[in-house]
Amino acid sequence: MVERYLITAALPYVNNVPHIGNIVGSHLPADVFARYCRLKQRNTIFIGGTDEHGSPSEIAAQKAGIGIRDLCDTFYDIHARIYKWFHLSYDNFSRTSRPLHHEMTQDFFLALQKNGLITEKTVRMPFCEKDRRFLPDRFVEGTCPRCKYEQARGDQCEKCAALLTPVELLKPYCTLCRSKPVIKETKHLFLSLDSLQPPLKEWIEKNTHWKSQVRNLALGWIADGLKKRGITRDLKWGVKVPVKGYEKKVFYVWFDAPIGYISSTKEWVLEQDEFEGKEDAEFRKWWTHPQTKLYHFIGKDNIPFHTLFFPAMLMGGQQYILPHYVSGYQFLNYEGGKLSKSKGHGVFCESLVDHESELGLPADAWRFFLILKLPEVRDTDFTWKEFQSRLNTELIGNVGNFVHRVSSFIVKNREGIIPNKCKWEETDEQMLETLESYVSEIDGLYDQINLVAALQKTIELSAKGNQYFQSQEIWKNPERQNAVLHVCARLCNAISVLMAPVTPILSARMRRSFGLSESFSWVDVRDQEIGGKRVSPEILLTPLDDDNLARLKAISTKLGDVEQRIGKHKAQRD
Ligand code: B3M
Ligand code: ZN
Repeated sequence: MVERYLITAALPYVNNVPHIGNIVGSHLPADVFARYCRLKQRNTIFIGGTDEHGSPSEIAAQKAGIGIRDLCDTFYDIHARIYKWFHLSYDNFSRTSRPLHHEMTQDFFLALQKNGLITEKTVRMPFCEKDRRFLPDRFVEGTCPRCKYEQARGDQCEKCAALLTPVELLKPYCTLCRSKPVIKETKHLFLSLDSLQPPLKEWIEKNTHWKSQVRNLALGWIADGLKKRGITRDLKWGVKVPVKGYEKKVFYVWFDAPIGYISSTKEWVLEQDEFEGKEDAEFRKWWTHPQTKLYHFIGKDNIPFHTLFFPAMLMGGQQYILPHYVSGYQFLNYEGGKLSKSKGHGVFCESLVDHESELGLPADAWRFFLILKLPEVRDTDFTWKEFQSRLNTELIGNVGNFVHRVSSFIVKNREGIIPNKCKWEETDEQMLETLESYVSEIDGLYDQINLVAALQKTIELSAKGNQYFQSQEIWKNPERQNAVLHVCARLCNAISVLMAPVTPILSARMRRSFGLSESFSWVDVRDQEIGGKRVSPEILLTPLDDDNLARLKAISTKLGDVEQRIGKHKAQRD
């Protein structure tokens, strides 16, 4: 039985231009792990897409004065373009607005209903008489009953983080027309999380390999007792509810969004010629076989949905597998504060893509730095100063310097040919043993998704290589050149493989400069046949000086408003 690795990144809301916090919080670590799995020749797919439903899209479209579908089309293109620029190797990047997703969400619901897990309740909801509509989630704001913040939303207070229901707000007003809503009764459907609590608890307790903060959060909610949760909303934009009397309602966005992982997988299966005629069997291998390991890469704010709500849906419906791993990353702050679009606090990715040629900084430089700052256990902070110094000292000064130094020495002194394996001394032997122990350790770190440590160890290995090269002084001892250059070339080869999940393009460049094949797998990390290959040194990356940094900062912290973007993208398409 083959093991399968099904890797997902949180589906981004489509109504915003992603910033680096979005990249580092899910897409990038998921991509690094997917690339590692592929290098290990594991049967892997990396699945994602945009989350297009719910009140955020409706409100953004109203503000921009365009149709919701237009807004989603425009932003889907922006998202897809940015992820491509970052070399995020999605096997499929879908959209929850596609018909296949709607169908699968409805089937999913019907299975839950058949299993007795859906109930109907009458609830009181704010209703705007002027706009003739109910006001769920972000359509209503008012004063928070706990902290008295005056712009708390219907679902949550941004100031004190309290979870709210719309009728709890004091002095509520409609966010569309500012008028005071009335309270009306309406019916909604609920998922019986309470009846699934025992199996959920048993399952979470067994997941001792989860990070303790993720597992403890989930167990904490279980200890508080799970309640039935509303899965329908009075909105127009979303997946229709296949129940009589619900014609004017849609599913809650958090009900349909995680099903996006499943429908995006199905879409991928349907697109592969090799599965023609056996699509269903192939799809089931990914979502129902116990040999498939499902990995969710998400931020901490999405933990309840991926450890409780979605698993409940998975176990209560069509016998799908449950997640093996849920990352639950903390946040990346910006220069000591929160990322904020309105204040221009943050790095907004669209500018990086738009101005690539003038900025000259490849995506791999960002990937490298962002993995070093990946908030695995606590919040981390992005600062321009650290960005500059770590690129210049670690990526360029350490790794780039080592590979360039070795390859140019070979060109100058060995006619560009890597020396063959030969007799060596104890120091060479020791260097190779160190290499071997780093390789096994880094392999384990990637496998356990300790990505920061995996990259740090790789940088450390390169530093060891630099020290070794320096200490052997082969410019003074030509008789040592064969052994030392051969060992150093093996180190460079190993580094190119070890860095490939994080910096795929720079790794390929390193391999080209050592005459190594660009199609390689993890076993090539121990390539001993490197002797005899012809090198052609390439500069990995040029240092980021103060002028360039200032330009980069000026451009990437700018963010135009939604209307401008919509206009621009509409014009591009026409
Ligand atoms: N769109 C929230 C977010 O972007 C939400 C994630 C859905 S994952 C199924 O953080
Ligand atoms: Zn109104």
